[in-house]
Amino acid sequence: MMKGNERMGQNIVEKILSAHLISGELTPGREIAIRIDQTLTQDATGTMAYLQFESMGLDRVKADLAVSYVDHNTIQVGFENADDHAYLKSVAQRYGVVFSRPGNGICHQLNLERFGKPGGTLLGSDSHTPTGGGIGMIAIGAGGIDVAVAMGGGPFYLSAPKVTLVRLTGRLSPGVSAKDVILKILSVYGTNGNVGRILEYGGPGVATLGVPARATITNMGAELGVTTSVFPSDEVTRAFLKAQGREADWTELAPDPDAAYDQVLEIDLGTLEPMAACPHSPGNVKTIAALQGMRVNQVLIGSCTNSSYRDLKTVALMLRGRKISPDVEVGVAPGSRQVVDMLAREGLLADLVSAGVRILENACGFCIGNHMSPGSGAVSFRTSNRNFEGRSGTQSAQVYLVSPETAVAAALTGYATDPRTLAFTAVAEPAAFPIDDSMFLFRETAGRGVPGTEIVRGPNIGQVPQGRPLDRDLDGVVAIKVGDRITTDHIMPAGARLKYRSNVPQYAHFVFEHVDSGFYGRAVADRDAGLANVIVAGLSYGQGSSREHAAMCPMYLGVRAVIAKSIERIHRANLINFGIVPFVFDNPADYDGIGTGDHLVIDGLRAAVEGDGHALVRNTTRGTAFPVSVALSERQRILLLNGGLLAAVAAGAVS
Ligand code: MIC
Ligand code: SF4
Repeated sequence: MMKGNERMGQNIVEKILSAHLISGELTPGREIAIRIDQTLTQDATGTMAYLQFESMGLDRVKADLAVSYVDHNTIQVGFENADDHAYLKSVAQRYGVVFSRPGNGICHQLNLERFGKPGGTLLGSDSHTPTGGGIGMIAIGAGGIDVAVAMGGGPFYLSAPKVTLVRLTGRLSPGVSAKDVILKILSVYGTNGNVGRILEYGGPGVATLGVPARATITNMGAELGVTTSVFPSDEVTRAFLKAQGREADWTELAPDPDAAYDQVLEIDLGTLEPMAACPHSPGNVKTIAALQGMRVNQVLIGSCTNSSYRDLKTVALMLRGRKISPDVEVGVAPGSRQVVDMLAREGLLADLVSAGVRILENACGFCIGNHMSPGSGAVSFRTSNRNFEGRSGTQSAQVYLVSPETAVAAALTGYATDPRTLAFTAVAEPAAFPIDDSMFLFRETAGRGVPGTEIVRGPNIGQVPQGRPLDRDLDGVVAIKVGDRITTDHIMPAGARLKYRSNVPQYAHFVFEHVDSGFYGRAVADRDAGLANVIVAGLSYGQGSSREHAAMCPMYLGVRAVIAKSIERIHRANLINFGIVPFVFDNPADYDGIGTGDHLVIDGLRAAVEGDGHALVRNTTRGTAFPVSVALSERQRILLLNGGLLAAVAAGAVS
């Protein structure tokens, strides 16, 4: 990394970050602030992001480009989703945001196709925003409020990362694809312990991968827990942008020859084989060979990981003239309207339909458990990126994450099958994609907005809960004790509950719903008795989604602190943004000596946050005490003391 005045060659990460640096220095672990060129929101996190943006009192967006996508809640059971869409559309027009209508496609696929620019920065209120790394952006997922600040032209704060070079050599064999590359990396690094790191891809193997394949790989960097992942911008990138009618957006991006890295991982693409992430973690990776012969009940192809033209054409050609197994239900959800259009014009949709595939909407759909939940105990092979327990909508389902090729092999045979046993036609990236941006509204007023636009607020549009200044002492109760790798899907379920995203009091009923159905009642009772609620957790608390509701709703229920063995990046930032202190155990073994319902006291909680972050927790139920700490930047300290970001802005403590 770049240190002091020492002149060293820069890697790609350093090049982009230093070109966007507003404050701080690129020393790993130090807080830096960067300028954000583009922002994206999606509907499930977007309503709160725009409500927060509105509360900041700005008259228009100031980022180069802000896009509001509607892709998550498109099922529209009841009035709630449609209310959200109407609010999002009107608020976009008012403040100068481009609005991507429902039906246009999944935010990450669309941003890659139509807006991503090599060398730029993108901040999105969705954890898979790093998909943009496939086109050479530093693209980062964050909570909605951080995106609202960036939309308003404010900086984004993060820890300067360590950079790992993933050096690719060789070429993938037929039947092995980009998903297998990232599954391989997940098998090496796992889903925890990678916070504060960015993966930079390099080596001669890069040139063998198209932009959508690169985007599949950077997309699932989110599952590693890294800050983001980035590919160089080369002739392949230029060809993709040219095919999208955007060659002018291309710039070359390569590391300097003497660039340094904190760590190097070598991967020979030629040695990779088809793999699957097994229940219930993207890090639980096995080869398909090891699963060969296992019965498969459902196959779903799509999501922001694997829904490009190349992926779905490959699927259609594999299915051409064949029928899916009578024992498997198969669905395909394309990533964008452009992809659907191309499949339709080339007759590939007909191949899918005649094989027996159910054609699903080009949206997040099944990936977020919105529909297509598997039967009880069913085995589902999916090309998406998360297989957390219950996320599919069926608690007992066994979800495996696989490549499109492996998914088709299972669809045809009804069993886990190595796709290399099937015939393949290599699919090239097209020389020209059909361009039709008519489902992107308000491009002509982007960045300016239309003052006077009436903002539509149906009954589903609630308010952002307000934080309150940090208490002098903590007088609290362990409202729940959970284990390792608790995801934001555990904390704040999506699926059928997703429609309450704009209504925090209503959504709060479902916090930890599937982990402990008594949580809500206990938390409300403690809160109403004037006690603070505390969440005690194991390793890697808050993995997964960027949903700030996993902090906002607990805050609403009176949660004031989390004490965990470790906390993941986005969720930790969200906790601070909502005034919840993210403590970690100094001695992880102290976790064992705490139980749900224990009474915990920290004398001088405020003083600890003002000071060095060290505190002693007294467990008065058990008569024990244990040390905890929270490492904070000056800015984070101010946020916590004031009760979160909005409260700090309102108090004039931060701008
Ligand atoms: C997800 O894949 O979990 C989501 C739904 O896209 C989330 C965002 C959300 O919860 O709205 C994410 O990845 O950040
Ligand atoms: Fe949508 Fe799934 Fe991608 Fe999240 S992971 S953005 S739910 S497709």
